[in-house]
Amino acid sequence: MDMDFDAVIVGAGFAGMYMLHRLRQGGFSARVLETGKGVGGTWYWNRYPGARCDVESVQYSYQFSPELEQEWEWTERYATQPEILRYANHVADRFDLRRDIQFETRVTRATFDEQENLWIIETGAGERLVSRFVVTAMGCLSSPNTPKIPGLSEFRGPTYHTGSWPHEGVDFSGRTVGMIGTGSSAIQSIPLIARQAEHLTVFQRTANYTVPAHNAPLAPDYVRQVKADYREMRARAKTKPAGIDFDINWASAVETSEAERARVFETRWAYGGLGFIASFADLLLNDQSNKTAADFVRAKIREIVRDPRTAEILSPRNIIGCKRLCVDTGYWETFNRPNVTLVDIGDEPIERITPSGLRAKGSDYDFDCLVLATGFDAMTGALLNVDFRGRRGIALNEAWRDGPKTYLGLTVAGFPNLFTITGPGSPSVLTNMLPSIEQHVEWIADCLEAMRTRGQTVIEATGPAQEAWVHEVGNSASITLRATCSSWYVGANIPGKPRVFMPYIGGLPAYIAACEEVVAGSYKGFAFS
Ligand code: N01
Repeated sequence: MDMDFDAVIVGAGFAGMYMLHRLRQGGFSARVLETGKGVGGTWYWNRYPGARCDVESVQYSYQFSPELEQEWEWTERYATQPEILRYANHVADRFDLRRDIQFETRVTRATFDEQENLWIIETGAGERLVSRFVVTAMGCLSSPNTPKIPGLSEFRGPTYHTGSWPHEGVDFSGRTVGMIGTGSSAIQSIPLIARQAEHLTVFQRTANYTVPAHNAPLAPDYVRQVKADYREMRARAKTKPAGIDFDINWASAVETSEAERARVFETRWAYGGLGFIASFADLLLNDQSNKTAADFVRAKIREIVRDPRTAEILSPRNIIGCKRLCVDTGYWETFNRPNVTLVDIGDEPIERITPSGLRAKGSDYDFDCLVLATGFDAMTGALLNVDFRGRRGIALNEAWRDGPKTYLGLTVAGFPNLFTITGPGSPSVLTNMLPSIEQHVEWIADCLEAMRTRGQTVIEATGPAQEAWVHEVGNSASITLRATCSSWYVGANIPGKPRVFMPYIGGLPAYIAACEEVVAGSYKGFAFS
């Protein structure tokens, strides 16, 4: 069998683009296969109104190229989806990546040939490529979840999913809109859709916590200062659990006086953003500490939302930070608008979608357009949409029947020469994705270079090493409150999905140390041939 490429990379988001760049630098041949018509991954598909990153733009960016860091100008504290997509396109052009990216190509199946030690990759168009390695760069939140609500196909108007929004945009002027979901995507888009639509009805199953973004244009002085300090800032970020350079207050919330606690929460609220969850070090470890932060946010909701009943429905009851914290611009305020209605469906599921709207709790709601802000089959969805076949033809679906199992979130026992960038079992979604992606890409590229030097062509995680890592991932999850609620982190949003806390919660520094230890131990836990 002739080999077409050293590596096939699946996906041309930030992970796939950098993987291609690094492999080329290492002298490997590679081809990226991408379903979309352009680069950008998440930022290519998620074009709903208000889509932005919840990590500050100067940190949610590549650091592998100091020149790129210096030349690119972010304009806002939190970059919009169009700006991040422009950045992705700039990177593709600057590093001449497009010539090795094949767009509009969906990988459907990949089979490891044990005789030849090669992967055979099949695409939706019937194409077949052969490579030594496969690297998945498909994103953690890239397989949209469309809930199986009866009658969905009978709705007469247009239905939009926030995770695959029309590229030409949607004009809701003069239209009535029904929105299902109140996660990050809904929280970002609700204020903008409400401003445009004639009426917006939001169907909320679980109330969510959000903190204000206080987004603003970036001051030129601040940008100059960041650019002068970039290396140090990136180094500081690598010492933080989330890989984001923000201050963690190491005090305990319950051991802090009420007055001081209120001062800390107010200061963080006024600053805005995800750093709110680092107000105290034990917010995700101690439920009494957590309650102090949750009470603070609930009081804010009561202050902002004028109708007490609406404020009550909007007030989350679960652990703050258990589901991913959201960052918003004017979310609670939007429920003061006369053209916005909130419907609590927490205690009874939607009965059905009707041709003119939906039926819930015995009432009919009519609207012209339906927006599904219903999230993703997170972390495993995109991987399992491809029929990966490892040794003895075993399907990844089968290997992961009881939940995903990986070694370092990077490799899977029984699937030689397959690497999974930000796979389940890596810190990924609990961190700033860009540095996590870069760390994975560099680890993989270094590994392939080491194999070439040693004349090896096959790498495979051993079963015991994988079991030990799975155990470590589960153990670290068991000490935090994050694993205690029905979130997409545990697969609870997808009926029938095994309940496993999928990301590694030990923090980026511990994870990097684990990866480095493996390398220092001559790739401990891997078998080579
Ligand atoms: O999805 P979600 P998302 N009937 O799963 C509801 C990242 N992200 O797209 O909570 C009724 O959070 C569901 O209800 P419940 C970020 O990591 C980042 O908003 O399951 N409701 C929930 O309210 C985020 O966490 C940014 O009870 C149903 C909502 O739909 C992740 O993506 C921006 C339902 C889904 O919320 C996912 O966010 C946006 C049903 N059958 C997203 N099924 C940034 O800023 C689901 N729901 C970087």
